[in-house]
Order: sequence, then structure tokens, then C-alpha cells
Amino acid sequence: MTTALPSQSAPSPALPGLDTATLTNLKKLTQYYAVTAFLALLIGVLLGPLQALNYGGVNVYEFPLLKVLIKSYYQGLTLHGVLNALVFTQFFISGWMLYLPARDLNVRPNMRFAWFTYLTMTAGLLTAAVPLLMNNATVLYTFYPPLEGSPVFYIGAAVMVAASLLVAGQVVGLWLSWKRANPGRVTPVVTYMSVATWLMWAVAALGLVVEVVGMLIPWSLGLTRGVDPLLARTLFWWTGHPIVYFWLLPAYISWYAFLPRQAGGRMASEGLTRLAFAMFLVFSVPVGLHHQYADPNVQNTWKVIHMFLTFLVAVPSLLTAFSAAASLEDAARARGGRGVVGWVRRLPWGNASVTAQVLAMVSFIFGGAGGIVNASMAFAPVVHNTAWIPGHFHITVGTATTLTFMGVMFWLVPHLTGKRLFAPRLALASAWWWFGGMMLFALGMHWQGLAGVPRRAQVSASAQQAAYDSMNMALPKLLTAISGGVLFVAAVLFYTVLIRTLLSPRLDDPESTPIPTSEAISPAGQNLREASLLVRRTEPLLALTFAALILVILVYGPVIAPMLANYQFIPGQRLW
Ligand code: HAS
Ligand code: CU1
Repeated sequence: MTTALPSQSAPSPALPGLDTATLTNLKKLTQYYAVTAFLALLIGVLLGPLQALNYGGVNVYEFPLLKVLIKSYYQGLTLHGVLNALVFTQFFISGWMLYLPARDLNVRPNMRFAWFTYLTMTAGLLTAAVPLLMNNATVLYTFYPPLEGSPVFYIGAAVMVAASLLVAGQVVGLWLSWKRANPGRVTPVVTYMSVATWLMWAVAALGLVVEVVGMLIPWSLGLTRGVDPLLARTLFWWTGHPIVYFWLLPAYISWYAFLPRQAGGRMASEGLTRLAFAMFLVFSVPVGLHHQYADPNVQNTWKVIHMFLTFLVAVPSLLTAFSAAASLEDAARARGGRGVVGWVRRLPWGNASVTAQVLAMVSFIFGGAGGIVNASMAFAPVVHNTAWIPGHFHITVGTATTLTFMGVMFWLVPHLTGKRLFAPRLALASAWWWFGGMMLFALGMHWQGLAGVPRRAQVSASAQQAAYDSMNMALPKLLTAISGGVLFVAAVLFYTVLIRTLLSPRLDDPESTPIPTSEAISPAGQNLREASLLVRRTEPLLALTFAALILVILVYGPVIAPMLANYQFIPGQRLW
């Protein structure tokens, strides 16, 4: 049956719109992406308390039962990082940012290609999982050489990333065909944000693709006699910094476009939203050296330039903080809120989806502030490679991203399936427990980091236990250990809600839970000719991508060229 659907945006005469059959298929695909993502997160999250206990001074890795499954702290940490930070995010985002623009534009994607991409990504994941689980790729989620994992791991990871680029290509293709059919029209804002994010990711991924395909795969297959660790790290961080915005911006899409409506308000300004995403597109990538301040053989001049560009890329997040707060205030005042800060009480705190996302935002105030500390060359030596860094990223990717995606699932699953959210009060509780656990973990870890406790270290079984004990870390260690338990409870609550919802019978028409697209206080309008200067200047996303690429070449060329000229062949090491 192929009936036309009520569309998000006006249908365009020259393009086939979404019919019921395609929409059902697209919803199924989105559900597959989301469920695969949350399954990966489930395994990753169950390993989390083990890591937290380590930083609480408790070594659980010697328990015989655990030893059967996980050979070492480092294997546990590798699985935790890969599954949560790389697999969960990429799968969720690929489904989310294909579904949203297709709905927003009302354009029919090629569903065979879309399923092919999902299957390719899953094949990549399963391939990489084998050596990870067999302790043959215990190289942590950054896989820095000369640590050498099985080639199967690098090949699986490369296939996974390549699949994400196929999704990027499909979404950009949908947008371009919409543009051709709608000359002179302003790109609808949800599509604008999605396409900007995918284009940013395409520029960002180049570094990783060159590193893995050009260096790590041939080396791990024994085709080259060594690998250059400095060049590999530099290419890794070319991708490694912007990857954090690839995780963040899909959450921002929800904060800008959906959360205001869910809370009872409006998006602040479409123009400002576009400016933020245009800035992310241009400035996300040329900043990777802020992960390499401690690396030798990189000129300080370039480190300083990357530092200033890092401060620049914090600006669109500050714009987002302003916009998000303004739209929440708009919502709360519409619900009768009063006072300079008293309005906060009138947000719909009983709504699990809203609460999860607002708490994600609150944690990101601290996560973002910590990021600026990390980026400052004067402070970096104090925090680099200490427990501070995992503290930082658990209140960025661990909450701003993850807790937002959890909150999104509370409406997305009913919207995709027609099933009702199981036990909304448990869902609400899971958001608070997750937020509380992450804040405790972050406090404990930032604190330990300031005292000099290293990151990625099995401190609970340190050979220099006396040195560790003499740091007087009893309180932060306790906080960190407790946070592992709190997060475990949060996970049990969340997965109870998710799994029971998924297993429940379909009761409603899925479309009776609509996509909560918000109106804007200051909209962009439909026609470019009548739009504001800001909207017109930010519309040409391909030109902005080109500018991004030029900027990246300018600030990476002089860093990478001497490394290529002085390539070092360092043999691999297996330290586990
Ligand atoms: Fe970071 C290391 C700098 C953001 C993730 N970062 C990491 C690592 C990860 C990570 C995973 O410069 C570890 C990598 C590794 O394993 O080695 N980070 C920054 C900076 C930002 C930043 C400047 N990071 C993120 C985000 C992440 C993430 C986002 C994941 C999603 N980070 C660094 C640096 C390092 C680093 C160095 C290397 C450290 C080292 O030494 O190795 C900025 O983008 C942050 C800007 C953000 C803000 C906050 C805006 C606040 C908002 C919320 C508003 C709230 C409201 C709520 C409105 C300025 C938008 C209102 C509430 C009511 C109730 C009304
Ligand atoms: Cu970074």
C-alpha cells in the first residue's frame, strides 16, 4: 500500500516523497541502528563499574570468574572505550541523522542502499569484535602505535568508519536532490544541522582513513617494517578531536529542534542555530594538536595556533548554551514560570525525555569548562594523561551525548514502533541516577587527576602502592567507586525501560507520537531571497566545507610534511 503521508516539509513536485511503505521501512532501519547502538552500550556500560572500582582502589580483575571473560584491566578498558565511545555513538547517529533529514525534507531515500550501509557497518563491528574479545587487540580506543593489534581489528574498524561515510554521502545526496528540486529555498533547519554535521565528519574522517588504511593495516599485516607513531597520532587526532563533535552535534540537533517543543517552548533563533553549525563545520577539524601538546617534534607555533582555533570552536557551544537556555526559559515562562531563575522550577520535570536532556546540558556546563582548561597550554601539563581526562569525557560524551540519546529514545521508540514507553517514572529515575553517577565519577576523577593520578593505569594493582596511598586520595577514590554503583543502578533502570518497551505489544499508530519539531521565535523563512544575511551566508554548506578543507590543509600541512620527510619505521609492540 502506498499512500501519501502528511509531510514535515511541503512536498516538492519533482521528487518522490515518503510513502507509507518506505516510511515503515525507514523506521525499521532506524530502529535497527538504535537498538544495535544501545546493545553495544549495554555491554560497554556493564564494564564501567569495573573501571570505576579500579580508580576506587579496588582491583576486581583477579576474580577467577571475571578472568575467564576478560584477561586484564586493559582489555576491559579497551572494550569499554570502543563499545561506548565509538560503536554506540556511530550506530545511533547514523540512524538518527538519516531518519531526521529524510523526514524533514520528505524525500524518499534509496532503502536498499540504506540497508546495505547498515549491514556493512554491522559487519565491520562484528569483525573488529573478534580480536577485541580474544584479547588480540588490547590497544585501547585510541589504538596508538607502536602498540600493535591484530589486523582484523583495524580492518573491521575501517569498514565501520567507511560505512558511516556512506550514510554521510546518502544524506548529502538527499539534500542536493532536494536543493535541485527547490531552487531558491532555505534548507529546513533540521536538515541543515544534519548535513553540516555529516560534511564536517567527512572532512574529519580523512585523517583516520589515511592512518588506518595507509599505515596500520599494511603494518599489522607485516607488509611494512614499522610504523611512525608520531605521524599516526597526528592523523588520529585530525579525526579524534572532531569525532567528539560528531558525537555532540546530533545531541545539539535535539536541544535546538526538539527539546524546546517537548518542554512547551520554541527554538530561539534559526539564524543563530545555522551560524553555530556553520562554525562547527569550519572550525571543528583544525584543532587536533590540543591532544598533542606533550608530543615532541611538533613546533610550538602550530600548537599555539591549534590552541586558538580550539578556543574559537568553543564559541558555537557558547552560542548553543545561550540558545538552549533561552528556549527553556521561553518554555518555562509559557508554563507560568517567574523570576530570574525561579522559572527553572516550571520546566516539565516529570517528563523523562526532557529531564534527561536538561540534565545532560547541566553536566555539559562543567564538561565544556573542563575542556577549555585542557585546551589551555598553560594548564594542559597539569591535567594531561591524568585521571582528569576521563573525568572530562564522562561529562561530555558520557552525558551531553549519551544521556541526551537516552532521553531521545523515550520518544523515539514509541514514534518508531507505536509501542508505549514502559514505566515512565522508572525512565525519569534512570535519568537522575545516570546524571548523579556521572557527576560523582567526574568529581572523583578530576580530583584524582589534579593530584597526579595517571589515566589508563591499573592503579588498584600498582607496583608502587605506597606512592599511590600517600596521595591522600581516600575521598575522591570513594566517590569514584560509589559512582560505579550508581551508574550500574542507572543502567538497570534504563535498560529495564528500554527492553520492556521494545518487547511490549504495539498499541498505537506510531505517528501519534510525532517528531517534536519546534517553532522558532525568530524563523529563517522559506525563501533565500527574503531571508536575513546570516541565513543566506550560511546556506552554501558545500562552499563552507571547502573552506574547512583549506583551513585544515593550512594548519596541518606544515605539521605533517616534516613527519613524512622524516618517516620512522618503528616495530610493533604487544604489551599485554
Ligand atoms: Fe574534550 C579530551 C578540549 C568538548 C570528549 N575530550 C577529550 C577526550 C574525549 C573528549 C573523549 O584541549 C579524551 C581523548 C583521549 O582519550 O585522549 N573538549 C575540549 C574543548 C571542548 C571539548 C575545548 N570533549 C568535548 C566534547 C566531547 C569531548 C563535546 C565529547 C562529546 N578535550 C579537550 C582537550 C582534550 C580533550 C584539550 C585533550 C586533553 C589531554 O590532555 O589529553 C569544547 O568543545 C567545550 C565547549 C563547551 C562549552 C559548554 C557549553 C554548554 C552548554 C550547556 C548549556 C546548558 C544549559 C542548561 C543551557 C563551552 C551548551 C541550562 C539548565 C537549566 C536547568 C535551565
Ligand atoms: Cu579534542
